[in-house]
Amino acid sequence: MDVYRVIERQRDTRLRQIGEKVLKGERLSAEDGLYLFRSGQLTYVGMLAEWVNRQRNGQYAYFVVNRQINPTNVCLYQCSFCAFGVTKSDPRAYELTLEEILRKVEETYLQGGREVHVVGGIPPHWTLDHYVGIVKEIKKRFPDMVVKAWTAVEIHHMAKISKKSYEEILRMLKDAGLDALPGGGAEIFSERVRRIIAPYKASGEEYLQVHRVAHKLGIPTNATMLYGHVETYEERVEHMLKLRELQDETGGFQVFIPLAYWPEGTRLGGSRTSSVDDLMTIAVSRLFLDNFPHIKAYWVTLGERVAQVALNMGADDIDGTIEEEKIVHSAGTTSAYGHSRDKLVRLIKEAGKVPVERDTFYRVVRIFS
Ligand code: V47
Ligand code: SF4
Repeated sequence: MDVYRVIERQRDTRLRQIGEKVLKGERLSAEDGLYLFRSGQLTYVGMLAEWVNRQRNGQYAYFVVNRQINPTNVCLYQCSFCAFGVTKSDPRAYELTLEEILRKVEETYLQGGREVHVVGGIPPHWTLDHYVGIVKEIKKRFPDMVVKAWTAVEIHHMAKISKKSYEEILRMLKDAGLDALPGGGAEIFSERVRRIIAPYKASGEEYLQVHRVAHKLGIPTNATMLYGHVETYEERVEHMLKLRELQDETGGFQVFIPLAYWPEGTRLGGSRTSSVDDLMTIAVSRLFLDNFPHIKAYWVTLGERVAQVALNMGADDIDGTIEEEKIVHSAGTTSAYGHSRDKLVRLIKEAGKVPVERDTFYRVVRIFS
């Protein structure tokens, strides 16, 4: 049955109207977004999202050969949902040396990887030079490696400790070789939620301002949303609305990445998200964020199988080979630590899509047709 007939036969008037809006390319309101979340009609919402995705990306689904490097897990901020960040005296605390970081970059480089995603805890003893130095050294040794490093939370922290503006910090990092910012640290922008889960780090407005300045300087960025803890559907929609407004203003976001919360070993506790919620969140984000080019089904938080289904419900990207994911594994995810290029190609093919190896900026490296 085609999408037009499914919409025509939808008995819920409001869902039918939303479907008609989608077909006409009209923007969904916050109320529409909320209605979709509450509708409980995953197959309908997923079908609409996949229709939008296919208009944009056809049969293609993207991945990148990359590596995540977390230089340290020592963190000042102690967010209650995070099992990765620990205090300096914790027996699990570690800090990689520059040589260790460069060895990891080299391993990835030799395998043909051209992106490193560098983020970590925020140690009390690091100065601005630590952050800038890591970027500079990676770029000096591997000039054609794309350095996607430091979340808005880390940039905000650098500004705070050095008494410099976001613009000054981002210019310094760009001069050192920074190519893009990852999307971490967004969590949920609502002040109510942040007071509970992340009271000490950059606020939602500060996160958005860092990305605004990055875009102004020509640094592309990604955006995330950590869902499935204490937030309401209204707060998810409000989060996406703020991202959509900033994207209207700057156009600098490349991809939206919903991150499913994993509770193990966290102070916040709670339970895992359901697969239905995961898929609904992917689908609603594809429909609502009409100005975001890509939606990522991050296999680390979704698990490989749900990520495959998500590629048929609005997502067009599954992130990368990663090699050694630590943050979500600290909180109990059961996915692999990393995947080979061949495995990602297979996962995407099994999902019925054509795998496309991309670079950080979504330029095509190779199509596996
Ligand atoms: O900001 C922390 C999240 C993020 C947990 O930009 C948790 O391409 C689930 O942002 N359960 C870091 N999630 C990861 C991230 C990311 C990952 C992949 C690609 C990109 C990109 C960005 O991980 C943190 C936080 O939101 N996180 N603890 C947890 N218990
Ligand atoms: Fe630190 Fe980031 Fe974990 Fe918060 S989420 S405790 S800032 S590592």
